Amino acid sequence: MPKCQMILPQEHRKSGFVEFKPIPVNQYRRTVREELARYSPEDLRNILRDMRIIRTFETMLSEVKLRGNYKGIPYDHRGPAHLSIGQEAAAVGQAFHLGVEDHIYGSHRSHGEILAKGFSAIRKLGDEELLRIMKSYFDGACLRVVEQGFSGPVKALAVDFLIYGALAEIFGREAGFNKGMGGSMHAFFPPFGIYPNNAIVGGSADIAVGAALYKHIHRRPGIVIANIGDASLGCGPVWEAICLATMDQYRELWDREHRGGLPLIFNFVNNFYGMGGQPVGETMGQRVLARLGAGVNPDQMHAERVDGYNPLAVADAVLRKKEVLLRREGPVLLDVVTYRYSGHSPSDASSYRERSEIEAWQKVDSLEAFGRDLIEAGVCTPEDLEREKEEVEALILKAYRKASDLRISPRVDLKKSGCLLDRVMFSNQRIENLEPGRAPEVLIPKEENPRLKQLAQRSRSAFDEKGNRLPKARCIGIRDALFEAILDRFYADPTLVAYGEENRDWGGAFAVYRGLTEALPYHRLFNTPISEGAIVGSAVGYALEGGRALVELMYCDFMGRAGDEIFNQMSKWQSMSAGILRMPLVLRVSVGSKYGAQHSQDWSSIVAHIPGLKVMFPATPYDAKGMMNLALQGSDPVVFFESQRLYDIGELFEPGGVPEGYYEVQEGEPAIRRKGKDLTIISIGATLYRALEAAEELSVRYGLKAEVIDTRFLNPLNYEKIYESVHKTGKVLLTSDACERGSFLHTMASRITETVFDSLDAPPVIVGSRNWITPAHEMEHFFFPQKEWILDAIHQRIVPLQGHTPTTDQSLETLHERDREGV
Ligand SMILES: Cc1ncc(C[n+]2csc(CCOP(=O)(O)OP(=O)(O)O)c2C)c(N)n1
Ligand SMILES: [Mg+2]
Repeated sequence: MPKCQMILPQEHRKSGFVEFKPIPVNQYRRTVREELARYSPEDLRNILRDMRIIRTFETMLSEVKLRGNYKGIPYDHRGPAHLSIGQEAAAVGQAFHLGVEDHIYGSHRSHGEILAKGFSAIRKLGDEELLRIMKSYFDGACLRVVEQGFSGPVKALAVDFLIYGALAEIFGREAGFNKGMGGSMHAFFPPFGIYPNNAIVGGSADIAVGAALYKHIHRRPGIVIANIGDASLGCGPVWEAICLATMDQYRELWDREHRGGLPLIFNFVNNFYGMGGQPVGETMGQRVLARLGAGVNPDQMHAERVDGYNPLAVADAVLRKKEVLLRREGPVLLDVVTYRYSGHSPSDASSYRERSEIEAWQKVDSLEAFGRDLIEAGVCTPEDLEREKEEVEALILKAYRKASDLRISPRVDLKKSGCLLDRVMFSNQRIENLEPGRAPEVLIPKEENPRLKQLAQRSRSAFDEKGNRLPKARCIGIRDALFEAILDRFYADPTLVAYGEENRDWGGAFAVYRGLTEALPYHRLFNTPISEGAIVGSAVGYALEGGRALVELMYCDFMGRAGDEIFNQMSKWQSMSAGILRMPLVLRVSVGSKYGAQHSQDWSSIVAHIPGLKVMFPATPYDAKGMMNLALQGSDPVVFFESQRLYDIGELFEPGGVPEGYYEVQEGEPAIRRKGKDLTIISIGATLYRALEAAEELSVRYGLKAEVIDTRFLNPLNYEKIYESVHKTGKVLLTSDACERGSFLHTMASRITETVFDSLDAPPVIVGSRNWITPAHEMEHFFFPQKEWILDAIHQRIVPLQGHTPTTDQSLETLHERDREGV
């Protein structure tokens, strides 16, 4: 089913001009008096009060960081505090018209946004709902602290809860919103629509795209806002996020019900500085940030510059842009002008800017100016404001007293095994369907799938009934096994979506998805721009919102382009949320060959090193299907490795071949592929088959029975079978296609040494790829481990093989020399 969107020369060779519409810059004109037509006096007083609470909260943190105390109460806060003093109007103006169902994702400087959004949510929620949220959040841990000594209405209690919960989080306390696992830069509170804040500049941009995708695809109420800094516009993933969010296909190709733009605002909190770098005049060239919307799509992203020093100008913009989003004409880009008086962090001496510049902004300070405006409009009196100042100070002091006191607000105990972090690195749930009761949207019944019908003609095993090896084309290979698992999951979980480069029509770069295009509507299977960062980052946002995402990066070499999203986002949000959030996300990557240095690396060791990721590497069709089923049934992030060399290989080990129905491989369990008593060979991925060839030769030529173990799972990994085997054989060689230096094999070798040292006749020997670039295909056998390397390494470093003449040099002396040379 191709797209049928003809690209015709007569169309694209026409002459003409690209025209741009003017981009509004600070066009808001209303006075407070005029705004009394749409805001009540109480609304306006609330806006001012929220701004003051944020200012006082941040000033308290500044005092604590600079002087080690607040109002005489000492506290040594070692962690970060990126303050937003000066930026309050931008946060409060944004939050005013947001509902609880509108979700914000922010940055390292988001304390103000957390509080503003929280206050707005508290006003919109009923008392009963507020109590339910506070009582159920971590079983009321935060509420119990806040309730002590409190008397008053529920909404006032909720305000205390919000301020204390955020502050206790910043101070790393167990009663904090994320049990102290998020801290200042990552604190968040989903029940109020406050989603993860990100210490990676621009990190929230692509995550927010995924969140908006989830809302769009599943018609959830509300919009999504990415609050990111002006300097983040220099980040590749932010551009990628913008590209992914503005794809034509949402309006051109998706079915009628799902047609239209994403409900998303890229909200650039434009305070004119990175840390010390100055985007305008120094590090960027666009001058007016909003200009950038112009080139991205014909709507120019409805881009606007808004005066973020006036809360009502920001509120007006958000209200208007929400209408745009509800008409499904998003996304929107806002350039919200603001300024921070505080340094980037309290230790910042502001050496990059003139004092007079700060003073010029302080002269038009939003808090002062808005207060004056309210007095002039008769909304409040100077005395009201004085009284309010005192009340707010008392409010902050109350939270500070409790949050800074270790007896009232202890930290999580991480000493014991089984402690919080042991429990929340993974959520380890098994969920067939993330939205039970809803039928998955598909185009044809599963049984009618043309590829499934073709596969029904093939042998489930690599052998015929007589035990003869069948040609590859006649049996189910890894490619087909993966397809079967994935197709089946699409019919089981309505939230499952798959996307990436060439995923639709083409069938995935290596044809795993061939047959899916016929089965699935666009919103469940689509092509993306070549934006690896945003592919993974958006999948993170999609999963955080409650969906299941399956994304693909073709070659694992391209993980470099999605480094942050894999290493910092996909891996960490479950634990940084202290277990509130789940991450059902499977990232498929393949290990290539034939295509040289940048398309042939095995990077499984790199991701196995990152805490919070499950890493799987099947080498057989039975495992490919059973492990993909496992991954797509779980609630954790999985990096799923596939070897391009093995896509066609049939099932050689399971007597019944690849089952047609659903089954899972037991998580973390290696598989013994060949039994033996003299030596253990452990493989990861495609080296399994070279290990088996070596084992065969050891048996035939040298009379040694090698046991071959296919690791399958790098993390989690149950070593029991491995220990048992090495205990029995006393000798072990480990092999994989990853470069030898720093390879995961070393982690395994050291565990084996520590655990079964007494049984070992020789140290474990590692045979990895050379610490080189991968050369051209014709020379690859000098780079990837070969059967001969395994035999030679056994001969030279474990046990001499009678009559064996090595053809390669696997000696320790040579290794030492290579170490000295760094190769
Ligand atoms: C990817 C990344 N690069 C660099 C940093 C260090 N850093 C932290 S904040 C910051 C400046 C960010 O400026 P902007 O995005 O405008 O946000 P602001 O601090 O002004 O709120 C930098 C460079 C980081 N946290 N993440
Ligand atoms: Mg900035």
